[in-house]
Amino acid sequence: MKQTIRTTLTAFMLATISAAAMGQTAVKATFVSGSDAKTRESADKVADGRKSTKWCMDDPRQLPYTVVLSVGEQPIALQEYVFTTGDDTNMYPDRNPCSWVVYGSNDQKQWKVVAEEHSNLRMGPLNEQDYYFPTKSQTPFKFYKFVFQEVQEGTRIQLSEIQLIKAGK
Ligand SMILES: [Ca+2]
Repeated sequence: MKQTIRTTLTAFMLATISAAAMGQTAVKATFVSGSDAKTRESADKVADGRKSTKWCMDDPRQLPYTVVLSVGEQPIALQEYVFTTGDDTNMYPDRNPCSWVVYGSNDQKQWKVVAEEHSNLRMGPLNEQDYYFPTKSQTPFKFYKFVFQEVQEGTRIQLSEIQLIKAGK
């Protein structure tokens, strides 16, 4: 238990430092499309602004799982993105994604790679926890697509939120 508290505190401090970093703004992103299993825990739950709702699915036929978000008419360069874990990740850390690619587009036809992670096990067994992933991208896009190739174990994925963060105001 002590270890859990320490891990939680460290993760919280890291998240706070990152969120408070100078000159960043969370962008209002809206859900466009995504993989789901037609349940209450559908893909649009990653962009409803609530950590209490989550996207959760297990359908290997649909792998890799995708989520497309829009930032509106004004394209933005994605400085960071944030994955928030589900409400029972302490019991099911295997559902955390570990390999994914982030693409940007202005027309949803041509997609450019913005960031990618492979076998990244940074997301831990913590509920409704934010994990920040910086990118090196400087190109503005209107749409961002997340393609999840692999979760930590098995084929069930869950995330309660995906947030997009841009440089500047
Ligand atoms: Ca949510």
